Amino acid sequence: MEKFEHEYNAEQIQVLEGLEHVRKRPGMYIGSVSVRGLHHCVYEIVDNAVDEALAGYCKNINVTIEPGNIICVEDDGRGIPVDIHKKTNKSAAETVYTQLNAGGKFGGDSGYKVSGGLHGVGASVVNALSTWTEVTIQRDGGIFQMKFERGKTVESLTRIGDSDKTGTKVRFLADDTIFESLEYEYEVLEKRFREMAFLTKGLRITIEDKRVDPVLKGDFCYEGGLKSFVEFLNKNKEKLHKDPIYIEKTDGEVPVEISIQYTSSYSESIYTFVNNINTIEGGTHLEGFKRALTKVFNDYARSHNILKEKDNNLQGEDIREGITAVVSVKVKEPQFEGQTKTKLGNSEVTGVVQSMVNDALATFLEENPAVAKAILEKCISASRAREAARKARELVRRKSALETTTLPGKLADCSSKNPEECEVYIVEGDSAGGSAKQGRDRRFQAILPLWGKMLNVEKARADKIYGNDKLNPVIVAVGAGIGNEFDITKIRYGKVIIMADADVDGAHIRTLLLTFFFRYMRPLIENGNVFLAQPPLYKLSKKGMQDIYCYTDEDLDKAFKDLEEKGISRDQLGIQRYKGLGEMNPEQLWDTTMNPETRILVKVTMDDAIKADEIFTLLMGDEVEPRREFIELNAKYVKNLDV
Ligand code: TTJ
Repeated sequence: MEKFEHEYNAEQIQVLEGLEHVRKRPGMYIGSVSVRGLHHCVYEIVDNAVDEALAGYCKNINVTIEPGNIICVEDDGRGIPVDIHKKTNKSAAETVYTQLNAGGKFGGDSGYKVSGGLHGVGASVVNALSTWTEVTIQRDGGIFQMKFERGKTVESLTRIGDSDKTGTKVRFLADDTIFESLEYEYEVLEKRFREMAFLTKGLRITIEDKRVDPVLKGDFCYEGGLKSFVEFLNKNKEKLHKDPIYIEKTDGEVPVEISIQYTSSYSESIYTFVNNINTIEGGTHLEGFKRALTKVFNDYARSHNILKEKDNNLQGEDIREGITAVVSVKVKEPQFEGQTKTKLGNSEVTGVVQSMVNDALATFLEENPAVAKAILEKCISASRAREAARKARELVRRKSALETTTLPGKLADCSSKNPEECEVYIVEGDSAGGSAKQGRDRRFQAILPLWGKMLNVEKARADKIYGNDKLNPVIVAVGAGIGNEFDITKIRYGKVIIMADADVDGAHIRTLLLTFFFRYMRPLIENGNVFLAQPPLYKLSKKGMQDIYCYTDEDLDKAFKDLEEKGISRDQLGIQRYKGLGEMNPEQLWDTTMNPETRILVKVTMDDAIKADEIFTLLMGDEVEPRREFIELNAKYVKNLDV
């Protein structure tokens, strides 16, 4: 059989080598092959359409998760150009979807390429990592289509019909030989597209999940842009002023959009974006914003005699208490720094944002004296609380210094002093605490029983935290301080494990502790040191059979099925539903929930500060109604809180 060797020119070889490298090292291009990497693929494709919207040509983007986890994205932009380039003898369309880093627009102004967080690896990477990709373009009166398999062109761009519309549609099936799973998470995608719609004023983004019946749908379009974003973030908070402050201006080539709204909360929520990338590590735009806030509020307080000559200046943290703000800038050549490359480094942006906020905020305060007064009253009381917290801290320090650093009486510490191997169980209730102390491995497991109701930190300021007899033992046991003073290098345990009952009281304690860690020891969560113990819900027993522990209702059903297959029916079994940890003896507690060989731990991750912030506000804030609704809707979620 005669074999035809296909002639590859240099450019085609380069494309093949590029795609091969992507398939060999996918993590280098999309961060990981976990569900996060899978979602990045969708963001990469959608970002091309958002670029078309930023250029002013696309008004609608529709994302569909089809049965079988096929993704379809459609926009009503101009359609990717289909004419053949002299240089590459290829259409722009084929180049965008096969050439590595061919992302962005062709020729002329590169515009502000948005990116799915890994800074525009481009659609060609998604193509390379997909079993198949199909691109359909409508423009110049026709419909054109091309198809690929694992990045290789299997059908070149062909005109397949006429059309008087314009736009681009991409369908792809991610490659299950690359990705751990193809199961898209609708809630995660929906949240990102809502955020994209907030960040791209007037753009309508819809998402549909057709894998389920009834279909899940999201439809986002915000003419208010970041003003709507801030209203959304504050929907369950008590606002200090009705309308968010809104700033939208372009200084030179840096478009800036900012919205600010103060609430009665004690926490500070400032989210920053560059070219729609969520810069969670902040950077120069955040620096400029903070400087302007501190200057404008201090100037206003002095010029209106709210601050007397002898008074110290308000500190930045006093002024930011209770703030919700979103800062979005667009930069042509963004320089990203930081551990996860999500910190903006462009130094010129500091001044741009600072001067813009100085002018707009000073004007707003002059024109809205009642709002200015309300915010400043809060700043003043925050500064007094900070002062009180400092004194409380000093007192605790002096006290513990006097009595040497005594660990909380209730803490049953472990013998090892190496934080890497040590873990502390924060256990709800004295009886469970007793069983845990007896059942543990005292070499590396410490036990800190908590008793009674914890302080709700969502409604308390730092000065109340230090003196609180429930939280203080946790602070001293962890050993790394709280708030701005928290030093992750000082933690005494590598794992802080919350062990509470699987009932509503346990969920409440869990959430109070997570709120505390989220507000006052956030690096502990970011660093992956916080875990939730998962005690069993059921024990199945039968004479002559080893006890079987089930951790979820699904586990229980599976255990029944397995036993039935062995001829053991349900009515032959003793079924115990655990109502609390206290019902287990030390050995059972060790076997089911503390033994590293057999236990189940859920790591609490900071995957999404916005979601965590929203949940803690909902669960711990003042607004009662939304909390009840949330808990009823998400009781399972709260049990397996994974933020
Ligand atoms: C993104 O989501 C919708 C379906 O197709 C994907 C896409 O690539 N869209 C897209 C690319 N819209 N417009 C372009 C584009 C337009 C021009 C004029 C030039 C280039 C290189 C891309």
